[in-house]
Amino acid sequence: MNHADIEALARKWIVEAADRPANPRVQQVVVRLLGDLCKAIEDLDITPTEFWSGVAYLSNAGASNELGLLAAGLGLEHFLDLRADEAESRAGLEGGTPRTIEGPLYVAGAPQSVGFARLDDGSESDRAETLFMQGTVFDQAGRPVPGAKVEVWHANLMGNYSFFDRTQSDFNLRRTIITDHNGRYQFRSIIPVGYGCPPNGSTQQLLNLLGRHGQRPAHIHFFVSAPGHRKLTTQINIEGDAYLWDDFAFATREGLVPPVARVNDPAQLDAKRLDKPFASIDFDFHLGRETAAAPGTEVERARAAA
Ligand code: MBD
Ligand code: FE
Repeated sequence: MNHADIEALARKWIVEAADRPANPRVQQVVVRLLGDLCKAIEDLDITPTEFWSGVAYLSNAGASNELGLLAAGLGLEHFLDLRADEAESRAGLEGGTPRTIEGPLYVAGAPQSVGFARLDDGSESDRAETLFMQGTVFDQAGRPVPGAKVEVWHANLMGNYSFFDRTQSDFNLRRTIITDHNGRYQFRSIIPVGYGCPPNGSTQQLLNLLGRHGQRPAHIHFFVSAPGHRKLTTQINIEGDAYLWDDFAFATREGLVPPVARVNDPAQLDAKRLDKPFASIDFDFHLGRETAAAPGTEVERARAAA
């Protein structure tokens, strides 16, 4: 079959078959994706066995809630970032802290505090390196933004996230910090370890067939938002990680790898009541001003809420 025949079939099955009011956007997208899929089946001579193996694959990936992980691993979530960047450049919005993917592991409802929070529950303190991270949220004009919301979440020493990992305490390594009157935030936590896809899961199963690993470098996630400003979804990476520029989700970007200082000055350790050296990261967030000229940055997606 040629492509024109296939497109006619997809229109027949979707558009012409409709005998009651339809959602035109859904029709448009389904006609396109269905036609593209049929063209791939034709052009690649995909066998029925291959086709049903694909159906079973997606069923299993959905049943184990791995489709979000798969979207990250295939580069699709990063592709949405590249498109959002392009839309902002077209709208004349430049500069600001780079965005990068949210990933599938955010949980709404984390405890909120002003200025400072401790993220970790102390359960890994004996083995972990303590981290202090701090900075200012700035607006487009370089003015501090008091009252901005900094949502932060990251993995533990096993590379696992609370809620999804039921062995961790509720909201471990997840907090919402409201910037103080100077636009500043600070948190105490632990240096996380990179995430690896479940080794026996659907995502890793496909990655294996593609000859790819499923590892992420150690990273910390953020949503930074304030009224009148574009919501920033981003992450910072921990420098020195073997996977820093080899992330299976393609999320590492220039500008998101801050230096990590090691503090071992006794006076500073005393001030924080710590008996071993700690890591310190200074990182400011620069938000763009809200504009109708670019698509909104508040993305709706299915998210866990604890
Ligand atoms: C993660 O921690 C993550 O950030 C992404 C994007 C995918 C899987 C696990
Ligand atoms: Fe993550």
